[in-house]
Amino acid sequence: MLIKTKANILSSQITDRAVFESRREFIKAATALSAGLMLPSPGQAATGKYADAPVGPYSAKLQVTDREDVANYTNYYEFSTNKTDSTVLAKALKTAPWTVEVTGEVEKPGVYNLEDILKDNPVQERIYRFRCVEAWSMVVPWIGFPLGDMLKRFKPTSKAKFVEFTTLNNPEIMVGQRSGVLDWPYVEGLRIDEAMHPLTMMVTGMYGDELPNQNGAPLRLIVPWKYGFKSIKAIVKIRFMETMPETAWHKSAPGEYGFYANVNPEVPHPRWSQSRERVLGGSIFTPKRETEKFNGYGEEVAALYSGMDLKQYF
Ligand SMILES: Nc1nc2c(c(=O)[nH]1)N[C@H]1C(S)=C(S)[C@@H](COP(=O)(O)O)O[C@H]1N2
Ligand SMILES: [Mo]
Repeated sequence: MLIKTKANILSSQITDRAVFESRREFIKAATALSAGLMLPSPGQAATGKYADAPVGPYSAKLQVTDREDVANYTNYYEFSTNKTDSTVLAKALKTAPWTVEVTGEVEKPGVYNLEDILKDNPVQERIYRFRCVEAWSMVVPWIGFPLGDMLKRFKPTSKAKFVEFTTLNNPEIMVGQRSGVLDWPYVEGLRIDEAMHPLTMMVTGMYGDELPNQNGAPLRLIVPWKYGFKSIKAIVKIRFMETMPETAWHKSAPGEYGFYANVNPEVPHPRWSQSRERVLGGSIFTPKRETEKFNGYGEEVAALYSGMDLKQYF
């Protein structure tokens, strides 16, 4: 964990949607001023590439985690299993130009330039809860667009029942891939209805700016009702499939990481409870948070799993 200054702790405690918004406005104003005065810009979110992204649907008024915590406590095993090392190691990744290969059960397969994908999919900001399977959580203002909007343009066939996502494989740059912690490349997947659900996002930024490399630039998935490992980073391939894809974590430990991975306080991980979570940015005195079923998104997504035993399909 990061050692925090008092000011830092304060801002992470009080920042909610309204404060975050007014801070963006304030920083914008301050930036305009300092530009005129030739002072250094405050260099915060509101000066970023996506400072003016509109607020999208499903964005919730939640206490936002401090950006520095989100950017410096990452899980990115392609670089390191250490949560702070990827901040530096991932700088070596070149994120432009970037292409995404679209294959499988789809009418318009091909290799698409990310630039073109972004032209077709205007971004918005959504503040979402994020819950890692390791029992910590955060609240992040992501910048992106609904995954479903993007997928529909490729015209999936009626056989497309699942979607598989693959991360870049490049052990020269992704130095963590030189060790066998997972069977590379990292692969994740969703059922097609999960992928098309309006909550599911393709993300290109956070906190009004571009996604830092360590958070999965230039393109990552965010599925807010599932454990964080489903939210795959640095996507280079999307495959529409008739059968359920094998995923990297499931392959490595099938009894511990299921395909569905819906956040569920009632289903413990075999080695720890999932009933509570440590909120990132707090101190050792901060009480743990009660984990919510579907990470608090049950009203939106529970129907996707009606009739399924979530202890079996974990
Ligand atoms: N390619 C890839 N994607 C990944 C991971 C990874 O190691 N490699 N870690 C996953 C896990 S376990 C989590 S909790 C989230 C973390 O996202 P963050 O580092 O941006 O917080 O990314 C997920 N996506
Ligand atoms: Mo995670």
